[in-house]
Amino acid sequence: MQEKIEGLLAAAKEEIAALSSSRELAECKVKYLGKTGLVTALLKQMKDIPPEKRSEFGKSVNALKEQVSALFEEREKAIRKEEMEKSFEREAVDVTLDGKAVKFGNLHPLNIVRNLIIDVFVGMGFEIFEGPEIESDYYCFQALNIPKDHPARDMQDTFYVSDNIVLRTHTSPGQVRVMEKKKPPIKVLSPGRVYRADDDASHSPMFHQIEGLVVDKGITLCDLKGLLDEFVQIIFDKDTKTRLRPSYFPFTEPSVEVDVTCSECHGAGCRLCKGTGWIEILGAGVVNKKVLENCGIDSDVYSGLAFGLGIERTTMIKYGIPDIRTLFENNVKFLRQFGRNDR
Ligand code: FA5
Repeated sequence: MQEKIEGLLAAAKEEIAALSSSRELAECKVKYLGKTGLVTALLKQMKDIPPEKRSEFGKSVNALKEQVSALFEEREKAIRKEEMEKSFEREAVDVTLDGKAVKFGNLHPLNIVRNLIIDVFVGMGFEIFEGPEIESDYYCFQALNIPKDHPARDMQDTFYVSDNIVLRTHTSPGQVRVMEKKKPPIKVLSPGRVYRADDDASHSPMFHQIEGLVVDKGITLCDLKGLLDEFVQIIFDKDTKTRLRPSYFPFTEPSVEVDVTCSECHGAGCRLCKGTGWIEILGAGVVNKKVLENCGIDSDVYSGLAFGLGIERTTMIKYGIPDIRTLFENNVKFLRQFGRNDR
């Protein structure tokens, strides 16, 4: 039996010395010291040993177990050290190498322009209000003085969800929602997505508007003109001029459409402005007394101005983009032009 123990120790010594990885070591440890390992198997033979030799046998096997465990421990330390050195070599960083430039994303041009517009108006004291995109017929049309079957409904090709629910065609329902909750003085800006069955180079079925509403005593069309002049000079440039053209919206009286001088040709006429020198950016007017009354505001005491600005149109003018669809194609080369140049 002593021979067997010595043979096992010699075999373990040889095998452990040849181990070269933590995985091999773990497997070998199980082979010798595991529950069904070679050393453990020896201990299990105790019952076959004559009683007078059991104590000596037990001591020898325990000594063997300790020696084998010590061999494993020693080899484990050496292997761990070797493996760590190898990993340091493998993962070494050459700090003198040039770094790889990280590509940053940037805001979409529509978000850049929306944020800019919001900043300008918030600077003038406007608060932000956001209304729902799925709107009732009442808020989208009726409260704005557009009853059912009114011909003005044809001005905006509407997506109907059901008879009385629509995808809002403009941000003007926000006017009603604000005036129902808040009493004058009111100075609110309402940005959001709107939807119309429209699709060509300057019209998109989903686009963004920003509604502006001011209600107070003595508000006139002159306030609107002053407000918009200041706004376009900040958004475009100092020389940009506005032009008010008579128009019709059932919810404003009088109503105007507002053009700005073309940013490409500065009024001379070019492809972007279709040779006119002017580009329309928004609809506006003095809030119709009927709308004020619908919202419970005394129209003999208060008056208001409102405007609805197209964010896509403003972005196209600001950056000279001839086709609205470019804004929704998400071509990364196009979008990168709006990031910072040093990235
Ligand atoms: C309106 O939507 C009115 N609610 C604006 C208004 C508000 C008038 C408050 C009076 C008082 P209009 O349909 O003209 O008006 O649209 C306003 C702006 O949205 C347009 O000047 C244009 O810039 C933009 N726009 C309209 N249709 C589209 C479209 N399909 N795609 C992209 N932009 C559009």
